[in-house]
Amino acid sequence: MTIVTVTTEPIPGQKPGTSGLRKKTQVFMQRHYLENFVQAIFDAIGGVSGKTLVVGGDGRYFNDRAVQVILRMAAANGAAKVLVGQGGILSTPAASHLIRLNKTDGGIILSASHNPGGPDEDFGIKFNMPNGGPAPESVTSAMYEAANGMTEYRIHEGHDVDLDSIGDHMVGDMVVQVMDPVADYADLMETLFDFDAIRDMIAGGFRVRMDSMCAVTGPYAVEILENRLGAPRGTVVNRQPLPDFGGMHPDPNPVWAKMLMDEMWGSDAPDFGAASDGDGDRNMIVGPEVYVSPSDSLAVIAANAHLAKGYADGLKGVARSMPTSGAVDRVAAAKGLDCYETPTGWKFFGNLMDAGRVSLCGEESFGTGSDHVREKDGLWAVLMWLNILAKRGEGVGAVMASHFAEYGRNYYSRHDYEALENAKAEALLDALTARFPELPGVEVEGMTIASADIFKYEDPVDGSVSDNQGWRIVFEDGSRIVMRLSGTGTTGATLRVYLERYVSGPDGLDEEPQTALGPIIRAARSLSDMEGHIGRTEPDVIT
Ligand code: VG1
Ligand code: CO
Repeated sequence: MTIVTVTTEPIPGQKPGTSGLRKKTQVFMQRHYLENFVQAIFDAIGGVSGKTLVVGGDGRYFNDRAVQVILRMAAANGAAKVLVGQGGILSTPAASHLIRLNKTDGGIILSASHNPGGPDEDFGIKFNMPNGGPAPESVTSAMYEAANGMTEYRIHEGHDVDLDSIGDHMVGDMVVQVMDPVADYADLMETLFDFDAIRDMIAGGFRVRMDSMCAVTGPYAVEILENRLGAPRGTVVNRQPLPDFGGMHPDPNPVWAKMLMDEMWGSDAPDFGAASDGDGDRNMIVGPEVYVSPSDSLAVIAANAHLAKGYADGLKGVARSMPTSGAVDRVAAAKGLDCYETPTGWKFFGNLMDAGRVSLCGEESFGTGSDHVREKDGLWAVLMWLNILAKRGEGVGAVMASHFAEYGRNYYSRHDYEALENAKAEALLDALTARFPELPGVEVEGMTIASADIFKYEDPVDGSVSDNQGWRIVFEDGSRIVMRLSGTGTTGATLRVYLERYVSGPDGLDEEPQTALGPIIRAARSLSDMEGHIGRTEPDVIT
């Protein structure tokens, strides 16, 4: 075989963020850009000689080309074998599962997840470890370092692999095993959930709508919901993965999954609605005229997971990212479960799951999952909800009402201010930091500030420390404001403002969240002098 060593030079900015390296597709398509970073991944993990990897992506524009490049580079770097989803497709949770199931040395996932796709939109790449989870900060820093010192990469010259034909192919001496991307994942779901109970509920007339947003979960949802659970054909909409997601923004929230929201608020609404994101790790759950906020979904799952056969013995413990609401903490306290608070990003849950400390994790950003894989998992959450509804014999609205009645309600919302000038967003946070020492005791909007700090996480398993993980202001009644800058965007800065207020009930459980959070929202704007720094106070996206 012909291996070529290509001379290159470091390309600035190849720094992985919250979840891998994300850039404009055009940036990734520049000469050497992808190759440099792939070689940096290989170098950062001690090379791939003799190793087996999983490779796949969410099918967005450039996915197919990138897979071919990675295969040729893996072969040239001495890898023994690569498992690839047919057509180069794998959802993020399915990739995580394949890494674990086949005990491989890790995997490369091509996706910019919830970011739009297409030649003028976003592309991304990340490495997952042999445990199936996203590389921790120590490894992503090593990648960045390797990228910054890059002088050459190795690539095999040859023809493309036919990724449409299932079976073994060769690239030089390396085996490429093209496999059905759906089967193993669907089998795993059958071991966790009571498919008979869900099938009976659906056969009894329970109507489900799944919006795959022209992204990767289409084939998975069709196989599981329609083929295995007997939901009528057409239950899954936007089911064909497209390179540009049909022009949609594949982010399952009330703003971007508007088509689903309209149907769920319509006169002939299904009993249950759900949507997932570009790479299939996010989920949104809705009932007829009921929106379940992700933080509440996590709490409901914690309270009811024992109804699913894979979790019948109860949970080991739970974890949530710091900005996620404390709703799950109340369930954990009631059930005597350990509850961990981690920085934003799924990579921080891996150690806790590997150490057997937690089996359920979640983020406010529509991410929920368990230790069945090491990624958040959109369809897993959908099936967990269907399992819970089937076993309880109740609808989404009834489940939410009884949950709030039992635990109280953590009103919650996230306001995103997008495409800000980096310097202005940073100046806002710097000015806020400077005010922190004087804030405790200060009264604003009729509430007294109890504490103000920047979240710092010390991993209880390996002791690693992650600093600057969110600016938080906590009031004496437990209400909170959290601010941080996004680590997944590709244009300017996105300021995320997380708002939370707890009401114990029985009164006041039924308010509209933006109204219930009114004082907190106003306090966030005034305390940070939002108008002064970024010249606006209205967010682009409210979830
Ligand atoms: C966002 C979310 C975070 C999530 C990350 C990856 O990160 O806030 O909770 O883990 O996206 O999700 P950030 O840094 O932009 O706030 V996915 O589905 O895009 O991999
Ligand atoms: Co995603």
